[in-house]
Amino acid sequence: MGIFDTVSDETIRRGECTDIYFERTEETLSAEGINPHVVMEVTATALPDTWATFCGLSDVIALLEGVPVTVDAMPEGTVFYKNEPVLRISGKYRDFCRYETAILGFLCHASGIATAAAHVKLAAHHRPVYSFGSRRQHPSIARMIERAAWIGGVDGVSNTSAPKGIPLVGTMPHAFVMCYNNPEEAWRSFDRHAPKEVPRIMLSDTYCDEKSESLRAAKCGATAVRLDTPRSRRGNMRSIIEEVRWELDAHGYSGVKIFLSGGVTREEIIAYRDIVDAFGVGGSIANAPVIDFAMDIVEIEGKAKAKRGKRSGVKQVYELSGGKRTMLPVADKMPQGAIPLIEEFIKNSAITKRSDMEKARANVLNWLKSTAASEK
Ligand code: PCP
Repeated sequence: MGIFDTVSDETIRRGECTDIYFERTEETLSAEGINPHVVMEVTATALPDTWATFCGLSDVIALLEGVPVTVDAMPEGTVFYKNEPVLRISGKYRDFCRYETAILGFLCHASGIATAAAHVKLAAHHRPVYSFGSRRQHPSIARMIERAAWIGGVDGVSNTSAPKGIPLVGTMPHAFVMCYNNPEEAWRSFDRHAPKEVPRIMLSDTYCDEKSESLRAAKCGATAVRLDTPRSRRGNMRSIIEEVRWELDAHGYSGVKIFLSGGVTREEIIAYRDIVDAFGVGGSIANAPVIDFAMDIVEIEGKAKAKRGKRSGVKQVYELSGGKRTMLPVADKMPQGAIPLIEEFIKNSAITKRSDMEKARANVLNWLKSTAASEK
């Protein structure tokens, strides 16, 4: 046990972060000498929106390497719909049943965040969106949050524990501005000390209204002003932003951009995307509802079998021309020109393919591009 209320990697890998009913299942089946070969599929029968983004597979692969199972899945970053299997595990039930808790936890949480990030990014049109929400969740999962947000399409993240390669973006907290006698001193000090490549985005709402502080920040060399006014004090945010834009333009600072953060929702992004240049989004991504995945047996000892409410038999999901999809029994003939979306990642306990974070993100961005084009 560590000093925080977290579970170690080793404990999760040993299958000791599980629900007690799996331990009882294992003990009872073992005492009876029962251990059928099963195929289990992970599906969501409902989604927060019409489509979702699959994420969290890399952790499932890390968990199941060395466990005597075969794992097939959609690659991370694949867009999926309700009832489509995103992952399939084949093996002797007792060999992996205790891992269900962690497998679903990895997938439900990361897919929820990647899905929210993708929807937020779509809503922002071409405006950059940055993930600022690691502070909204337990710090032990900050890396997962930033990875999932990046796969979901955000343009940068703020937490320093994010996987290498993801651009780190951050401006300054109100506390920093308050450490000086006035905002000008703070902004000038930031300008003197921040690395050259860091954009001069000055927080412009610490003491005064957004219009006057933004103008003062522009005079101090801001390349952008950040408005982070809490919802409780906002008033009509659209008018405030329009006013800031007007005054900046009127005083010769039309190149100074407007960056909005602080409780920003998808609806607000849609409402302000024509007048805001970039968004910092915390809770609307990091606190995303989880994807309600379930893991169910669909085949036992080679025979299709499922509980009520679930579809029996092993399936494949195909992408057809024109972006259409179809789900068929895996033994059925592949439709002409179709692309199978479920691929092998582990065969008999050995990894055959690893998850690629950048490919996953590229896949989401391609999807967003085609979706945005079809919405026009
Ligand atoms: C933080 C920061 C970001 C916020 C969080 C993003 O706000 O300014 O804009 O998270 P959200 O979308 O969930 O609000 P504060 O903690 O209010 O920042 P500060 O300490 O600078 O006042």
